[in-house]
Amino acid sequence: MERSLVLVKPDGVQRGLIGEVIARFERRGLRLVGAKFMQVSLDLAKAHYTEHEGKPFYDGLIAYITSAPVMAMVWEGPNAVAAIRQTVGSTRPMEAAPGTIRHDFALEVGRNLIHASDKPETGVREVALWFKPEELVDWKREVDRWVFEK
Ligand code: DAT
Ligand code: MG
Repeated sequence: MERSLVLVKPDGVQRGLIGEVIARFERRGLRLVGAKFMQVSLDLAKAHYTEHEGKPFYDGLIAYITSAPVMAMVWEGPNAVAAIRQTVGSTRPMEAAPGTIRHDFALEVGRNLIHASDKPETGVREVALWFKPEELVDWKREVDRWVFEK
């Protein structure tokens, strides 16, 4: 089963949108396997955003993600990474499709509310970076057979 890291970023937390984000992934049928409310350290922020090091927006991105607490989560399901990116919407909220989280709740790329892994391999890397194995719960839901075909 594919897994994705999802972060409700500091703006989402401050604006009281943690529940809204969780509700959307629950309704989609995805299964929550880990969650923690936390202040992001500078080291974790840098490790998370290594691919963006040196870009003009990098310093602002690190300042933003470390500015206040985030809600970090791991969600799983068939094609979870692509499904979650679809529900999240495009990086730039003005380009995000109506009905997506970034469209419905954001306007600016530097305040786009949420992070989600961009590829299955990234999901594996990011889940390992943010969560210890014992913080993840392997579980089944009664409803799984009505959501997951196999
Ligand atoms: P995503 O978060 O959709 O995976 P990304 O990995 O390309 O997008 O970039 C990470 C974050 O960096 C993104 O959520 C917001 C910020 N960002 C990306 N491109 C930016 C830009 N051109 N100007 C300002 N911030 C940007
Ligand atoms: Mg990304």
